[in-house]
Amino acid sequence: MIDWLILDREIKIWIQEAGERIRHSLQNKLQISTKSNPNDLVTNVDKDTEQFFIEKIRSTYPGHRILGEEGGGDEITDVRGVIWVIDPIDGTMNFVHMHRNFTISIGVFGDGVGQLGYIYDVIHDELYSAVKGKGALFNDQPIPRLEEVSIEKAIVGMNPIWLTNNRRIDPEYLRRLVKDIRGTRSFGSAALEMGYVACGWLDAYIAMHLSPWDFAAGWVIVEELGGKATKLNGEPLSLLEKSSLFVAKPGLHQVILDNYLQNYVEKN
Ligand code: 2AM
Ligand code: CA
Ligand code: CA
Ligand code: CA
Repeated sequence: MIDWLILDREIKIWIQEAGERIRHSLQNKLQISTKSNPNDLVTNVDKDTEQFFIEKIRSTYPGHRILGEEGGGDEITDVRGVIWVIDPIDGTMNFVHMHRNFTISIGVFGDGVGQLGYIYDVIHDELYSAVKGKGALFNDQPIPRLEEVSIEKAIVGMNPIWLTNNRRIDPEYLRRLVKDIRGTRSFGSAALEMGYVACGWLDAYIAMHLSPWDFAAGWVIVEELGGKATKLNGEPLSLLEKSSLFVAKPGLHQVILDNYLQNYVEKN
């Protein structure tokens, strides 16, 4: 039996140390490269931070496996045992351009079940965390369970690019939604936006193509608070595949699925 509360204490110490290193790194010139396209950025700090966590985990929990964005972890093709899902910097474009509004995102899963979630807003020193069954915290304060909200009062996080013609979704789905809600916001870090949903500051968040490390932590935290995190067609998320993401307060999640997304078909 794993005592998740012991891991929780340890991870929080590691996250503080990693955050301190990242803040310090902003005093030096970043080494920036691109990955899948010219807007898909990575820096030396993304890679160093992932390596920092991998070394901590390997030496403390040698039996655990690691799924990390920058590829320093393991090849994961099944969800058995303990898996750490790590995005060392979520919102790298914000990190590079704004020097703020990026997070460290870590989810820990046991046999496919989300047990621990951490989203650390490095510059604001704000940690969203959860231990399954024990509630969620914003820094040291318990986060209240999520309450229902009507569509007319909802603020939804999304990237406006999905309202233009694209190959993932007919923009008409989201245009209808955007007309009916109170407002939209776009913060450029999927994990941070899931933290905002957890705290009730956003009512929902929609993204069209994310990887497990983008949503793993937020998935655990939001579900611990009674919210829902699924694909945009309502199907369950998976640690083994990229997908769309639809996170929302209870109630609102079903209302949006039923009234705006009925015929949406997920594309790979
Ligand atoms: P990242 O910064 O870790 O890459 C930006 O809108 C959000 O989408 C961020 O959370 C970003 O995570 C994520 N994202 C996922 N895939 C991406 C890609 N190929 N290019 C840029 N951002 C991506
Ligand atoms: Ca990235
Ligand atoms: Ca990410
Ligand atoms: Ca990243």
